[in-house]
Amino acid sequence: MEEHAADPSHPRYRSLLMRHRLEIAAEKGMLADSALIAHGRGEAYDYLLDEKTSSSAHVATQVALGALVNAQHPVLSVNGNVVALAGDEMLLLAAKLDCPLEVNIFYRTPERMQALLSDLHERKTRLGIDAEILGAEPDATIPGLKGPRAKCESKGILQADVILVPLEDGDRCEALVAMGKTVIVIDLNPLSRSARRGSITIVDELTRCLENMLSMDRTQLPSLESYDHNQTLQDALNTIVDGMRNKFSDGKE
Ligand code: PTJ
Repeated sequence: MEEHAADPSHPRYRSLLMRHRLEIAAEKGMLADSALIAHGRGEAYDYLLDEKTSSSAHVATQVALGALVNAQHPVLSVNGNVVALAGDEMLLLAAKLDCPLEVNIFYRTPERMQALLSDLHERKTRLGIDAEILGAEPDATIPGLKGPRAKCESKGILQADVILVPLEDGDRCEALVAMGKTVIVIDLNPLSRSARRGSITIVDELTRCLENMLSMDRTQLPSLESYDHNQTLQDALNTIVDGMRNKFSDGKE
């Protein structure tokens, strides 16, 4: 079992567990070659955020959940890293929202698509939940994007009005926004193009954010109108800067 990969009492248990999940996914051929580099960049930002969900990220998560709950056609988009790290949580969220989950990857190959779709179907059976998994039969393209990464399903990403795209690449994020969709980004880097271009950005670690989302009270969610995008990104930068300053002034390690 993956949970045996490290001792739970180890101070870096969660980080080790996430790395182990990626190692397993890499062995199964699910990941892009650059997946571990992307993860390392995320880890560096998470370290600076003290590996905690900030109050601003918590509010952004609530706003995002509200947008998904109130959407006509919500869709959850997943790539290799997302399935590896949080395949179960994404499926549970899709079941809870009664919306499809679509595999949509940047470095698209038939082998990777197959590996990701089979992994998700295995997870779905194990969890015993009802969630529609799309991506196997792309019949549409995202306008403005070239190459295989533009492929999507008309009943999924193409028709979505609100779309959750964790760890999204900047081009695709911009293309989805240009289609008029409400694009929810989860990204630990508040300066990334996706974080800046998304409609709602949650600067938090993917698995922490999804655990929060899954446990939130859906009747008490703030409205999209109350969300201030630039302030949310600024809050994340302030959290990083203040955290570093306090660490030095407290003499903490
Ligand atoms: O599976 P594919 O082919 O779609 O490829 C997926 C990756 C992630 C490899 C691809 O989209 C990529 O290269 O992404 P980038 O451009 O490196 O961006 C990844 C972003 O996600 C960076 O800004 C990281 O800081 C952030 N990130 C990495 N891990 C996490 C994260 N954000 C939240 N939670 C994480 N666990």
